[in-house]
Amino acid sequence: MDSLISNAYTQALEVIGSVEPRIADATRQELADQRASLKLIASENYASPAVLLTMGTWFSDKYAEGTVGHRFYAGCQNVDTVEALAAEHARELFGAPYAYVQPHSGIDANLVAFWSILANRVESPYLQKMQSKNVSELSEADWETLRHEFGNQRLLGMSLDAGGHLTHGFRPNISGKMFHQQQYGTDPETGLLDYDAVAAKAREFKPLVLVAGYSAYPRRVDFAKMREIADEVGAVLMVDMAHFAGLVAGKVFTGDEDPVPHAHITTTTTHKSLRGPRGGMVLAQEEFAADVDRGCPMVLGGPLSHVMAAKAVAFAEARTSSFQAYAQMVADNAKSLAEGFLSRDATLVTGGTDNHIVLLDVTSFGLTGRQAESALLDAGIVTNRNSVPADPNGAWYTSGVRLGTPALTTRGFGHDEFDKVAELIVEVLSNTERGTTKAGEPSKASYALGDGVADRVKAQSAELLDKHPLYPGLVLG
Ligand code: DSN
Repeated sequence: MDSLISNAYTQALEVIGSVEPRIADATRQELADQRASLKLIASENYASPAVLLTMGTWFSDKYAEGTVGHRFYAGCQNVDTVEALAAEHARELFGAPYAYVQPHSGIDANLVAFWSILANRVESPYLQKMQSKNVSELSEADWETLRHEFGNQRLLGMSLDAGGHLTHGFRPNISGKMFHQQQYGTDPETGLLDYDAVAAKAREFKPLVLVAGYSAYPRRVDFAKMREIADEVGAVLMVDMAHFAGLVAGKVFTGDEDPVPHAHITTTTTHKSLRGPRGGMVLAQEEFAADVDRGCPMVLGGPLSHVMAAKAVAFAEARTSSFQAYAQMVADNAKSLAEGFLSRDATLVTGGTDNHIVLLDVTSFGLTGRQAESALLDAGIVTNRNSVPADPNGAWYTSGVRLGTPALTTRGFGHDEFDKVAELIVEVLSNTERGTTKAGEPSKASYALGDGVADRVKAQSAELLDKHPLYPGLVLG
């Protein structure tokens, strides 16, 4: 198999290089760079060669707006096979009544979910007419009323600096403009979700949509409790599980921690801990299925059939016991990483983790998130800066660095390697000095890394990376 994969990529790069050699070169260089760095971005992973190869085919050339068996274009019989199989695998993997595998990204999946909730729950006689194809009966005044009804709904989601996502009602995002929004945060003392506070806010605000899920919260969520809150106030519970879908698929999050049976609608990406192709998906209870199905062309462009095919392959991989072992290791490794920091006196938001994320508060090193992110990159450690709750440095400079274990766990890193990663990160940050502005104030961006630190850390990282090579059998000729 290794030689087949090596030949496939070697030959593909030759073909690409014969047309635009710089793209072939950049593709080779990207592999070399990914192989040579510690990838700790919590939302990234390394998809399998089978998933990657599935994306490079002529399915890319086919338009297929609509749904399986109901397309706006002729000749979609093979796309139908692909989409039906991807959806079937997704339903089985997540125990979902309905799966829509067309969204191109997580934001697209969330837009489809918003659309379906509005279409399903806004009580308007005009809406009924619109859905029943009597669109021509609507006057301009009717449309104005409909716009008003659609545009005056309420959404309650987790704030960005507490760990929520832009699309959970963050004001600058369209979700914070199309809805009247309010945000819930975390307990200022513990950094943990306070369900009583969420419930109190929901009772007062009475949202149509309660959004749960996160991009930077290092803890599990009790989705049964979130559903109770939603039911009490008559809200739809929408869970965005983009970050932890792999832990759900791998049966690490079960019972009340599994969002799918509790949420009316669950959205996800497919490329983070789930380790599939870059894309999105919506899982829904039956009552929302028909409206979710209208995602394309209501809010989505034509489906990416080559990516849907790769989703089917990734879901087939995620059904295996080896994927379940991987998912458990992702969570175990996050604990090892957190313990590695705590034993070296670093500060973590919430004091630890029980998912795949560790959120390091870098103010104790006298740095902003931006300075820490840049210094770490100089030493070959790829992370992203991230807000911490009530962040004094705002969303651009931030006070934190978000770290995740999915990618390096795919490479085979375990407890000892993640302890070493914590040691290397602490070494870099302890040896980074905050710069000053021209006016002599502390800078939020400039920094100076101590002499020799980057080389020393890179050499130690190389030992870990060499022990756990990325795509070990893949040799480009
Ligand atoms: N970009 C994704 C993440 O890093 O969490 C969310 O959009």
